[in-house]
Amino acid sequence: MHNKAERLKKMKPLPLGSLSEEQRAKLPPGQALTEKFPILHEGEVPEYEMSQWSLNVFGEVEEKRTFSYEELLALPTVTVNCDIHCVTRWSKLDTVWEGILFRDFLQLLKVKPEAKYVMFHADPDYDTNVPLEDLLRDDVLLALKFNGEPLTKKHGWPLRTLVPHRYFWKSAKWLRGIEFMTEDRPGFWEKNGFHNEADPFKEERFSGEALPIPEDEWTHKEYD
Ligand SMILES: Nc1nc2c(c(=O)[nH]1)N[C@H]1C(S)=C(S)[C@@H](COP(=O)(O)O)O[C@H]1N2
Ligand SMILES: [Mo]
Repeated sequence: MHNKAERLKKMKPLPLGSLSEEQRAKLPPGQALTEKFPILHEGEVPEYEMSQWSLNVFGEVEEKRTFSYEELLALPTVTVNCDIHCVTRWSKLDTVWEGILFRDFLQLLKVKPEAKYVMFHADPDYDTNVPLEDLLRDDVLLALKFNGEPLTKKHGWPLRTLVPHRYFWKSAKWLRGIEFMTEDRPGFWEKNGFHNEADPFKEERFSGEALPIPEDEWTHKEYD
C-alpha cells in the first residue's frame, strides 16, 4: 500500500537548480515545480447522478439557463496547453486540458451589458470570483478533460473551470453555477484571507498579512 515516507520523497519539489532556463522563466516567484498533480479541496469529493446534474446560469442575464451534461458535451471544444500555479506554492507546467472555451459559451447566453464580474458556484459549498473581462482569454475553459481523458472525480469531474493565469483556487472543481454580477463579491478563499486578483506573477497570494501556510504543506496532500 502507500508508504508515506516514499510518497513525501516523491513529492519533493524539483530543486530550482535542476530546472531549464525555459522552466525557470515559466515559474512564478516563490513557486516550486511538481510533475505530480496534487489534489486539493475543501470537503468531500461529490458523487453525482448525472441525470440530476445541471449547470445553472443566473444573475445579470436576460434569461436564466440550465445545461445538462449531455448538452455541454455536444458543444465544440478546444484544447489548451498551460501552466497552473497553486497558492500553496506548487506549479505544474505544460498541462493539457480540453473543454468549452468560456468566450464561446458566453455566445450562448444573453449576458446583460452591466455584468462585470462572475461568481463560479461549485460543490461542495465552494465559490470563487473572477472579473468577466479576465474570462475572455484564449485559455479560459469550462474544462471537461485533462490529458485527453475525462476529468477524474478528484480533479473536478464532470466539469471544472480553468483560469490558468490566476492562482489555481480560481479554477473551481465540480462547477454547478455561473452567476453574472454588476459588483464584485469575494468567494470562499477570497473571504478567507486570499487575494482578490490572485496573479501568480505578481505574487498576489493574500489580502492582508500572509496566512500561516507552511511552504511544504502541499507536499503532504494527496496527488496523482
Ligand atoms: N469545488 C472546489 N473547487 C476547488 C477547490 C475546492 O476546495 N472546491 N479548491 C481550489 C484549490 S485551492 C486548488 S489549488 C485547486 C486544486 O485542483 P486540483 O485538486 O485538481 O489540483 O482546486 C480549486 N478548486
Ligand atoms: Mo490551492
